[in-house]
Amino acid sequence: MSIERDSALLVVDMQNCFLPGGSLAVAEGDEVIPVINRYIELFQGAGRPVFASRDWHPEETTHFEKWPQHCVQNTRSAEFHPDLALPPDATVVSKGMDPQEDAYSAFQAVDQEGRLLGDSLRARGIRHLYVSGLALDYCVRYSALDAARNGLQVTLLIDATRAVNAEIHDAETAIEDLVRSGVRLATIETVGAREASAD
Ligand code: VGL
Ligand code: ZN
Repeated sequence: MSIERDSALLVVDMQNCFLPGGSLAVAEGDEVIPVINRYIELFQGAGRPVFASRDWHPEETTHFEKWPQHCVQNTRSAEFHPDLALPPDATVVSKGMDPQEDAYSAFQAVDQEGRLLGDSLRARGIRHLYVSGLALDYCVRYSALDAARNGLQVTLLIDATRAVNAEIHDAETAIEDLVRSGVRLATIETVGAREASAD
């Protein structure tokens, strides 16, 4: 069995603001960069598309009443981490532009043409979404849940995500919630081994 022909990789919010040194840094968030790069290689090698979401806030938004200012449009903080090896043909989708909305889910994000992620995935015939990135207890959680609600088969790449953990059990709660919603868990060993043994 290999990475399915109808699958895609979603890389959630791997931006400077969420990485060590950023204004809303996820502890050890940088540890997932090389892991995500391996997933990107696997998916690209299998000819499967890569989607990358980004938090893309205006300077003023009600979202900053809950969080320190982060990922403001066209700032360094909002750029993808320079070590993230996104392929040139990755589809970038942006969310959080509405000054009154949090928009944690990548399914609220749109590409350059204004097309919602869910519509892009449908147009590409994607039925299985592999989810990676930051933060497990917010954007990754809501994105994976929305993917399942959209009728996609969803796999959370647990070695390619980290949590903010505002409360100590937030990562666990997120994983439990996702598993209850039918989301599967996988690591580079399981996904990569399946790919290596594919005929
Ligand atoms: C996120 C907090 C605030 C996320 C976005 O992408 O997980 N978290 N804005
Ligand atoms: Zn945000």
